[in-house]
Amino acid sequence: FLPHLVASMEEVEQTYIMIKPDGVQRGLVGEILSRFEKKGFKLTGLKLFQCPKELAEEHYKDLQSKPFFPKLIDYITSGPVVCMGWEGVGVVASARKLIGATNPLNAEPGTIRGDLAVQTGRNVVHGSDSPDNGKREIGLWFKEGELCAWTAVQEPWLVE
Ligand code: IDP
Ligand code: MG
Repeated sequence: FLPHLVASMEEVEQTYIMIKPDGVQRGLVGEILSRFEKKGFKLTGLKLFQCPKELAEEHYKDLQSKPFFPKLIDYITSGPVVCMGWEGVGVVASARKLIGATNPLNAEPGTIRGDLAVQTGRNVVHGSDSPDNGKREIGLWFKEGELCAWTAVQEPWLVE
């Protein structure tokens, strides 16, 4: 899986972005996806998916001991999610900024959660918190052959 970017390969990151079941149910898929697309990142994977309980538990395994863990697993498996891989220089931290704070009431206006959500337990979108977790989560949610390496024609207009 080779990223085709002008920037050097080491700088190019992958992040896993997921529109949670509330985002799908509320008809926010296009709105959320378009924010990453318009920013200039490159889509490498995209699917609508009903997540099994075991995968949700593996994805959120660091939160296992939290009191809200069972409710979080119920939430994530309550309906289909949209799984996305996005690629670019600095994409991990930038996507977290576009998403906004975990509690939507603390998220800045202009961010996805700041504009579109009110509660932590229904915060519409997930984004990886580090480049290592980006790789880990893309590997968890996508099978080989579901990701595309491709050259975007707009690239010279985004990266000098
Ligand atoms: P993040 O999604 O902003 O990275 P994390 O702390 O990694 O936030 O938590 C993962 C997800 O778990 C949150 O997005 C939210 O859906 C849920 N969550 C976190 N804290 C709480 C809580 O206090 N109550 C209910 N759900 C929570
Ligand atoms: Mg997190």
